[in-house]
Amino acid sequence: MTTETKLRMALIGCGFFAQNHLHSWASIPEVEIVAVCDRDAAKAEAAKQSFGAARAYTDAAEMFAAEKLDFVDIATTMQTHLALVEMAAARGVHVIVQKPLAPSFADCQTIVDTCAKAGVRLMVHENFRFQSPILAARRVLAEGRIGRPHYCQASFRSGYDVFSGQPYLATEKRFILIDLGIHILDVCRSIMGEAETLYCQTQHINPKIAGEDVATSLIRHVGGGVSVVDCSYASRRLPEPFPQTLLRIEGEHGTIELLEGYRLRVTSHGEVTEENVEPETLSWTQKPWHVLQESVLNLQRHWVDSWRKGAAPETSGTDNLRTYALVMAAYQSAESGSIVTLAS
Ligand code: NAD
Ligand code: 89Y
Repeated sequence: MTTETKLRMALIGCGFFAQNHLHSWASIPEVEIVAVCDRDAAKAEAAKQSFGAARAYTDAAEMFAAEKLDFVDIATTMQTHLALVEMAAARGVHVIVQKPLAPSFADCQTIVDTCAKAGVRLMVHENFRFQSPILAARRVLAEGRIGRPHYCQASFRSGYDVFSGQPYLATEKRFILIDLGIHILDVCRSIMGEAETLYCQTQHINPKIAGEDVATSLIRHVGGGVSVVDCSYASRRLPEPFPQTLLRIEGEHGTIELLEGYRLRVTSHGEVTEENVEPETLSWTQKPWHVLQESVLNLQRHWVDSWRKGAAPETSGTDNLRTYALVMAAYQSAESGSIVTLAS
């Protein structure tokens, strides 16, 4: 890619969360929104009008046949990902897919294999590790200020009503681990590395939804580190902290704490510093979602940067299989009451 040639992108699925993808692509100069597609014609048309796409489609196959694309950004829910990835790969079109990649590990593996066989790039839209407060904590860790980490707590506890914006979350038999826990487990992996064993307990507190809404996992990592990853949508507390992920990372020389209110406190060799790492709101972001919205932009920029460098994105399909395996291990552990050993 030269600076003059823009990457030709189409977005499939113009629903609730895709608005953040569209705003982000619109602010990345290296990318042109060529087409949008949603099986709901009104949503596709609205996205076309708002973001200046040349054409809107209701049928992805028709769009792939008609358009010359460099990549597609798939922002539909997981049941449709495999079929859409297969269409893209068959035409040599590179792919970004929203999390969770698919409803089963086997389908996730098929998505990864299909892209590899076709020689197309694949990135999973796993944006939480790209939140600027989490990037700030990861930077402190990479600088060696606390030394090698031996403990991490990654915590997301909220009572925010996510069901009004995403009604499908209320009817799924599996809820918090596959929807939200997947992000927090991924953040934990990005800090502590791969897992060896995992034990999880889930709870179903809200009687109005079908799935588990609290999940507490204990992980032993390769190299001996230990993590607690706790997620809840049944936590009633004011001020409501949604959608903040809190971190406590302990190492041989100190501790990194990402505290409520976006305060990053670092204890390093007996010295304490604290800074505010809350992202500014952009013209299209609103509190309290701003930290998630901005992470979409950070992730999409990462896609363009890694493409330019010819490097694999951090959250490649292969990388994401490991995060997905943690989610499946957590369900398996919660159902069996046993510790699950992860494949190395
Ligand atoms: P949504 O239902 O609001 O939007 C999905 C859209 O896709 C709908 O408009 C639907 O008509 C369209 N669609 C479905 N199948 C299609 C197909 N085959 N062809 C064309 N259009 C199709 O859902 P949402 O809440 O926006 O969630 C979408 C995805 O984003 C989910 O996987 C969800 O987990 C994920 N999500 C991620 C984050 C994050 O922070 N990464 C946050 C929220 C949602
Ligand atoms: O779908 C979820 C996600 O990925 O981030 C937060 C969310 O929107 C609700 O749990």
